[in-house]
Amino acid sequence: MDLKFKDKIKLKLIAGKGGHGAIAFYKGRSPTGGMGGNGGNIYIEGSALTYDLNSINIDFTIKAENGIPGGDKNLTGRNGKDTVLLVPLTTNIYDYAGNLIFSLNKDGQKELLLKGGQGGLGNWFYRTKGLDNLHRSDEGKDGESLETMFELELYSDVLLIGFPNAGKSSLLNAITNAQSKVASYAFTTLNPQLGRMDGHTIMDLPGLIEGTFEGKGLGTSFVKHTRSAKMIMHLISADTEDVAGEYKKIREELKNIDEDLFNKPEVLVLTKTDLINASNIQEKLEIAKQLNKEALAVSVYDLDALEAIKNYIKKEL
Ligand SMILES: Nc1nc2c(ncn2[C@@H]2O[C@H](COP(=O)(O)OP(=O)(O)OP(=O)(O)O)[C@@H](O)[C@H]2O)c(=O)[nH]1
Ligand SMILES: [Mg+2]
Repeated sequence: MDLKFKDKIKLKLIAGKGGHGAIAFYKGRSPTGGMGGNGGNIYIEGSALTYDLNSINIDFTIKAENGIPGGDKNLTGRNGKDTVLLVPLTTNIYDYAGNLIFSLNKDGQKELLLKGGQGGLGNWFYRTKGLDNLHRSDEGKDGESLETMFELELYSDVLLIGFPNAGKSSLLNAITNAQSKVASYAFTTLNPQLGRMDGHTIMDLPGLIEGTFEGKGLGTSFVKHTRSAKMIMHLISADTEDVAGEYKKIREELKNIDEDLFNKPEVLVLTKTDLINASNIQEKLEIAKQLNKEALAVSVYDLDALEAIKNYIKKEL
């Protein structure tokens, strides 16, 4: 899923055109051509089961079905089928001028984006309008069309942040239903990953390094996905020599990346405590508490500590 993660697409959307009105006659004389059906509409619907914009499987243009032409015996053509585009939460839809048209942030929220064109009138409609009009029928109207930009902004309550290899994905997997990729090399996580824990959403982010704010490492394109988060868990591996130094580097980086991100409430979490001995853990935790008074320590192998992390999150949210 990583490589295909799509959080921004440009789309030209065209609602269906109305069907032609028919020209038909009963016994060659009286007009009986029916109306065309209306063109299909285009709806956008928010879906909690959709993770990225890949669900919209398209090229650049999406068209709803045209209305079916009218028939004889004054039959109205069938309406074109509506097109419903399912999008993840939250998807913001803009026109090319950058105006926000809709923001879909609820599961099942369905908005009519473009209306299909009306079907044309058949010659039955004009039967009383004189001889000149006996062969008259109208074309269906064009459907509305729009060039749009869909932009996904993922929702989360808690962000896991830290240097590569700090153990962010491992912690996400340990406390939520997620299966984020874990490996001993840097930048294993390429895109934001989500997990659910007791109704809360935790987001695991790509590792930060010095200079992320200027595009180093994986850059800052993830930032828009952090806006909804209420708190940050800042992870540092307990086997780090200079906990204070690393903590300050990441804080500095966050400040450079985004002021709002920097200002979110934060808790420092020492990870991988199983790698060091008990007295060393205490020592490092003391240092951590001076940097961040609520600091915690955890290992993915320590079930009590994992429970404490979960409880902390539930208490804070
Ligand atoms: N011993 C031990 N190893 C851990 C623990 N948590 C993570 N690791 C190991 O640390 C390495 C990095 O873990 P990840 O969870 O991939 O780290 P990350 O912060 O998500 O890394 P990036 O995605 O590259 O930023 C892996 O080899 C993990 O197995 C832990 O609690 N104890
Ligand atoms: Mg990771």
